[in-house]
Amino acid sequence: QDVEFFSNLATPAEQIHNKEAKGEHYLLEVDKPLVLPTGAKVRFLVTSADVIHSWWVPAFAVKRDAIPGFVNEAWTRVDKPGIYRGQCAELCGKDHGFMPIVVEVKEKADYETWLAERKAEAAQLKELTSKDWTLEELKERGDKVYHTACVACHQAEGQGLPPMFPALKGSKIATGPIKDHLSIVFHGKPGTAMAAFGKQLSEVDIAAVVTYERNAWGNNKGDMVTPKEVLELKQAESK
Ligand code: HEC
Ligand SMILES: [Cu+2]
Repeated sequence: QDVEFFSNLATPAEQIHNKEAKGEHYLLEVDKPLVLPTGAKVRFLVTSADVIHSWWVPAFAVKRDAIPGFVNEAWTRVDKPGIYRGQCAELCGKDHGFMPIVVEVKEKADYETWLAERKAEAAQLKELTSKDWTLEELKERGDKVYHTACVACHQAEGQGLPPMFPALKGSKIATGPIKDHLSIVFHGKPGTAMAAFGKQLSEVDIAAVVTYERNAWGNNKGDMVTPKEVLELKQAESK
């Protein structure tokens, strides 16, 4: 259907660290569930970008290993609308217990509505990518992205949690050449907790968060990265 999105664990860190009571779907909830229509035969193609995981949703009778460099297949047909939960079923690393799967199965008409909304959203995002942004606008959006995607490791004041997570306040990379700063956010740092956000965040959000980091907590660089530049990087890399 030409729709793409990234699904993240949605359980708040406060519950994981026992600072809040655990919710009903503790570690089995995500921000963006996979959405399927009822009554249709659905084919899954499963692979991995790092280590071996396994895509397991018991109610669908599907459990397929996700293996780097391989594409595995599975299929299902769900007749009852509802929310179905699963999780990674292959011991994959220290975060194995933190990768749930949520599938929302909708009646055909509701599914079509959802699909139309996603397409409208993608068109809107495309417009935002090509629009001319000001530094202030990027900073404002970047503030939100930072507090969603980066704050857990780099902390609210950009002070990090050394030596595990480096400070971004005054960091050589976050105050150095834009190219290197953008590159680590886009590609991540293999072998560390710093993920490649190039595939997880939109061009707009990457531009915004990099601009924010260069201009927050006294990193007053006064420069910015535009969504267009991030798009160019993405296009150059996919060639
Ligand atoms: C799960 C923890 C984690 C999250 C979340 C995270 N990072 Fe990082 N980040 C790291 C680690 C670890 C490093 C150090 C990598 C290394 O060893 O060079 C790092 C390094 C960096 C650096 C280079 C800093 C320096 O001076 O070395 C930048 C810039 C950065 N991250 C930006 C971001 C942005 C932007 C986000 C959110 C979109 C983010 N990070 C989310 C863990 C994280
Ligand atoms: Cu896994």
